[in-house]
Amino acid sequence: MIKLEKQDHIAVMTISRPEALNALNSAELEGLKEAAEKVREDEEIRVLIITGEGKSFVAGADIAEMKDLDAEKGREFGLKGQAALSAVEALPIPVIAAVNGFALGGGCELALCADIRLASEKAKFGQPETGLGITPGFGGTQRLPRVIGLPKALELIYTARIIRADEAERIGLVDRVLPPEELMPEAIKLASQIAANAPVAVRNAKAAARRFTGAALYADLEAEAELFGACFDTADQKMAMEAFVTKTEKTPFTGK
Ligand code: CO8
Repeated sequence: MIKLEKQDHIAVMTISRPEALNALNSAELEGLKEAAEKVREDEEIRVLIITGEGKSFVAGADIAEMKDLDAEKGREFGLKGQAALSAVEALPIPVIAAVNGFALGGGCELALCADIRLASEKAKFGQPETGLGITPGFGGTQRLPRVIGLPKALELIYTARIIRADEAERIGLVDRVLPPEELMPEAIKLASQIAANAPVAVRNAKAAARRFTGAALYADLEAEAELFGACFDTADQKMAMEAFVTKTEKTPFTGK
């Protein structure tokens, strides 16, 4: 479920599926897109904060839902996730991610769609997909290099390494790390500071600055979905996702 609350000019969107560490399945992705559309239509909202319920921000796309997909269905699922995340990124108002816990795979990719990322000391980041036999599929191959630079992004993607909040801050993936109890108050303080400024000027500043993201991004995302989908025709993807779902050890990857 995606919760949306509004106070004064600030909206808080909470990804709430704590029993699965807020992993994004199709229903959550649809909810996310709808919630982003609601925010877009509500002219009273000047800043959006996104966070997760419980100990996780978002632990990725739903592996159980993905495990039996083939290349075409994988590509479609990738495009669906990209559409939901792009709806967040394309909001005309500033978006702050308040990363309270795991931001892995699709969760890290969602955080990358925000303009500013604050993180709890308990947050963990990573793109674990290559360990699951797939590529990042919700924009990670495109947005991560645009935020932290190509070499560091590729290191994280190639190794599937999970990093702590302090390292995420050091490499520029997050703007600030805070004690867990200070995360939301600080996000609201920051949002209030932004909301007190001239709304048209703030929105126009975002529109101008976001041109830097580049129109090419959307063509690049389509290429990502294609390459992501192709991984679903491999035995390695089936083996690794089956192992996650059945909580068993992976066998070595074969390249098949
Ligand atoms: N998908 C589905 N279920 C999940 C996910 C997930 N990504 N993450 C956690 N869960 C579930 C677990 O299966 C478990 O369920 P249950 O209680 O029914 O067994 C519950 O959440 C709690 O998880 P754990 O018991 O594993 O909790 P721990 O605290 O022991 O571990 C971790 C936390 C380290 C976060 C661990 O859950 C984990 O490794 N999760 C997977 C992280 C991951 O690999 N994420 C990337 C997924 S791939 C992805 O996001 C690709 C994005 C592009 C997709 C494009 C669309 C096709």
